[in-house]
Amino acid sequence: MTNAAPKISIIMGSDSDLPIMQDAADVLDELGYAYELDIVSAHRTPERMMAFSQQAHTRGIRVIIAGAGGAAHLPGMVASLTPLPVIGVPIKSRNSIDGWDSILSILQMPNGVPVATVALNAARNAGILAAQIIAAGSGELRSIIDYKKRLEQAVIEKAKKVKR
Ligand code: RP5
Repeated sequence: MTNAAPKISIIMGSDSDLPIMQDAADVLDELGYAYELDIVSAHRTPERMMAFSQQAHTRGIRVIIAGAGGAAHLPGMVASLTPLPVIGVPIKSRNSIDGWDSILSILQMPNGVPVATVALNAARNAGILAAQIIAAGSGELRSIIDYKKRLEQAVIEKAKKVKR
């Protein structure tokens, strides 16, 4: 993690979400973006969730990544309370039926309160998207461009091995 003040906040409903949400932290480390990481539960710590949501932008946070599973209300409720963009990560958790419950709870937001929802358990993509939002705002796109080059190169290397 870099020493710069974090502009990205990663939150999740439970410590049981951390094995998935760690992917967001890992890709931000790779890309060189600072982040903070915390547990904020919509259902078990509603007042903490309200305080977090109302204050995040005053602390210099510019994008929030919120992961939750089952009755996954955290991303949507945070989005209802903050002016910042919220990226939602649906997690297949112990109280999920099959993961669709988490997806739909985060995806099907009412008009006026968007949550940018990534695929099930796709915290890595949430981290990349958060970095892209920060990069687009600052115009400093080099680390994203380099990342895409590395992605491309990795496929070319695999193709060399597989092609016959
Ligand atoms: C959700 O309930 C959390 O985001 C987590 O995915 C799920 C289960 O939480 P625990 O019972 O493991 O704390 O609110």
